[in-house]
Amino acid sequence: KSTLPVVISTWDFGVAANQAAWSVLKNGGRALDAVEAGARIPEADMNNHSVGKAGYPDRDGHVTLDACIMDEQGNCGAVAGIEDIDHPISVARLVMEKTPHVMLVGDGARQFAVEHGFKAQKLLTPESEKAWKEWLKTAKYAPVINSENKDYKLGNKYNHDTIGMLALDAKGNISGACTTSGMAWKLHGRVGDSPIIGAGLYVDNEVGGATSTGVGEEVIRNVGSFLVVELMRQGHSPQEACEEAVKRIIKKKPETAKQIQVGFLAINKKGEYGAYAIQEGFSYAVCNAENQKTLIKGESFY
Ligand code: SD4
Repeated sequence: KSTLPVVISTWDFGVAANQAAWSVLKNGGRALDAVEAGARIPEADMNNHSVGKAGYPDRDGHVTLDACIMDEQGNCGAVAGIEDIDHPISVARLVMEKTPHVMLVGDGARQFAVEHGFKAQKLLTPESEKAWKEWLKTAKYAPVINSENKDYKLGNKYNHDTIGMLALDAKGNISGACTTSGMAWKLHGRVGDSPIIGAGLYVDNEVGGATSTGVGEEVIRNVGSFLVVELMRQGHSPQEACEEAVKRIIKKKPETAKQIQVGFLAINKKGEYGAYAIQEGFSYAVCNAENQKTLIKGESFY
C-alpha cells in the first residue's frame, strides 16, 4: 500500500479520473497538476449529473458549481456557486495562484473566470432540465442517500456525486481537489462542504490529506476533512481517522445520520489510504504503478 506515486478518489467515476491524474504522476509530475487533471474528467462527463457540466440544477433551474484545491505548501483556492463555467476546479486553482484570496463566489467567481479566458456557456443539459422539471412536480427536497442507491452496484459508474481526489507524487508531496454541482435541487445560493477548505478537503503535507462526499451540511458542522487530517496527525491510520470522523457525525446528530450519506477518504504521507461512510454504497478508486484501475467498496457504519 505504500508505493509512490499514488492517487485516490471518491466513487466509481474516480477510476477514470485517476487515469488522467496518473498520466501526470507517472512522469514524475506534481500532485497539484495531477488532481486538477483528474477532477476535470468528471467535470466534463456529460453522463455525470453531480459534477461540472450536465450537473443537476438548483431548485430554480440554475446549475451552480462548487470546487476547491489545495497543495503541499498549504496554498488553496475555491469557488462556490459559480455558474456557466465548466471547469470550476481550474478556476479554483487560478484563485489560488493569481489572487491574494482563497474563495470567490457567484457572479464574482464567474467574472473572474471569464477574465481569465474561460468561456461562459450553458451548463444545463436537456437531460438535466428534464429531471429538474420532473422533480418540480413534487418539489420535495430530500437528499437521496446515494443517487440511485436502490440499484447500487460496485462498478456502476454514475451512482454518485462529488469527486474528491488526493494525490501523493513521486517527491512525496500531497495535493487534493474536490468538485461538485452540489445537492440536486438545493436552494439557490446553497453552498455545501465541497468548496470549503477543512470541510470538503484538507491537505497538510506533514501528515496527509482528506476529502469528503455526501450531505455537506453535516461535514461542515464537523469540519470533516480537517478533523480526519488532525486524527492522522495524532497517530491514527487513514482508515481509523475516517471511521472516527464518521462516528463523530453520527454522535452529533444520530437521527439525521440515519437518513443521509457522508463518506470520507484519506491518505497519509506513507501512501496508506482508507475510507469510511455512514451508509453502504460508498466506493473509491485507487491508482498506483501496480494497479491502475482498482475500485474499492468502502466500509460503512450501517
Ligand atoms: C454537497 N458534498 O454539496 C456535496 C455533494 C455531494 O452527495 O457529495 N452530495 O454537499
